[in-house]
Amino acid sequence: MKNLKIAETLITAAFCCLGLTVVVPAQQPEANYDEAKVGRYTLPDPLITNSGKRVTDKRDWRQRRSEILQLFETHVYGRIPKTSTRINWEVTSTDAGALKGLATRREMTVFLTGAKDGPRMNLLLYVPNKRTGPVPVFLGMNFVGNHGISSDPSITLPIVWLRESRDGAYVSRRATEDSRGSASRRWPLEKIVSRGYAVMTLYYGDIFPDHKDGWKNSIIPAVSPKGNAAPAPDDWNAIGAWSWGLSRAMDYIEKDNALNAKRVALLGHSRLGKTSLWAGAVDERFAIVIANESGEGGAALSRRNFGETVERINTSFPHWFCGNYKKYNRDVASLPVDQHMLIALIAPRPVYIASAAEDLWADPRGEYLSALAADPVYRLLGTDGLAKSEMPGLHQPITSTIGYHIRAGKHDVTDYDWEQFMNFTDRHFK
Ligand code: GTR
Repeated sequence: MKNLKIAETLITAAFCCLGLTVVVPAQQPEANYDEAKVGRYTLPDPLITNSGKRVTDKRDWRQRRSEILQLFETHVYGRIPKTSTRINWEVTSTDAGALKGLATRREMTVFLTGAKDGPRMNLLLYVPNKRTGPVPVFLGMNFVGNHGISSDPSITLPIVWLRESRDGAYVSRRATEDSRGSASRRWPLEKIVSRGYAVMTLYYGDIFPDHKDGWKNSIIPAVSPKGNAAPAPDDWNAIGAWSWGLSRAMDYIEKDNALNAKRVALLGHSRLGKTSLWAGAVDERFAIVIANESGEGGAALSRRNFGETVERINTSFPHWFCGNYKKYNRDVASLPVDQHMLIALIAPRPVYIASAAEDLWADPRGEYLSALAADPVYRLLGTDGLAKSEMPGLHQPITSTIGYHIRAGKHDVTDYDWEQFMNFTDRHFK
């Protein structure tokens, strides 16, 4: 009992025989931060098919890839319905002299099902003014609303999801002036645009409000063929919905002549890093995928008992993954996949995994080892995989087709991270 503590969260245990629902406190082991206590684990081999055959040939990979994709849909992220969406949009503002004249800034409302009375999302786009042809794009969601990435007062204050108190209900309301630029430190727009990239962002709450009942106000009821019906255990949830939203942003990029749709680097931090990996796995139009400190359910190996665990994440954030994922809370070893196979789904496209030394909750070593375990797939497909088979020290980025760095500091997106992302995309887009 020593290493058990009462988790703050409560688990509902249904005692069917009594017809009662009783709420009992869940006991969860404390997070492990000791390498010596990680224990042994065996990773599923991405190159062995469900029926036990070894994939030795590039051509057989496509088949194996679709098996792995289905395993992730069924057990981890849920199935994203195949919708025949045809987006429509309206430009709501343009500034040809944004970022001290470096860029043209545009805001758009995208009607996600084509209908003006259907679900919508807002895009904020910066296109470098100095350009000779269609430019590559960094696409990433943001946590606070598009006005959060810059203090530019002419960006529309959007409708965002907020709660009055820590335990209060989430309500949608107009963002306040004082939240302008609150995330601008994480979006060095001038630097990115100066290096020839467009930047596009959207607020993740437009797609799925990030809380356990967010489903009801998400795009899911409007987009899913099941409408308002309760989701099945293998149906999409927040991460699936956010990924779907990113694909709709990609639909827009394909229609904009100023942007190079073949050179889109999708990036995300933390839960949005998990999302960028899943979106990049599902939608092969994304040419490069970057996952910053994506941790559990992102790049980090689930079987490695270090930092956050499957049980923790499913308890704190029951709405991120599909219902079936909860079955593995106490039995991670029986999961038919681990997260290196998610990275492998992106192959042979370049993928970059970034960690921070103080972000132990995300298990930096587990993120690196996962990238390393995806290497055989990348090599089979004729790339240089992950060039280093030892975890690098701080600030020694690896820029092979699987890229990786660990920097000093905390869970965050820093200028150092962006510098490495741009070096990586420069290298692989050229
Ligand atoms: C944490 C969560 C992590 C990570 C992070 C974030 O609370 O446990 O898995 O996703 O949130 O997204 O900021």
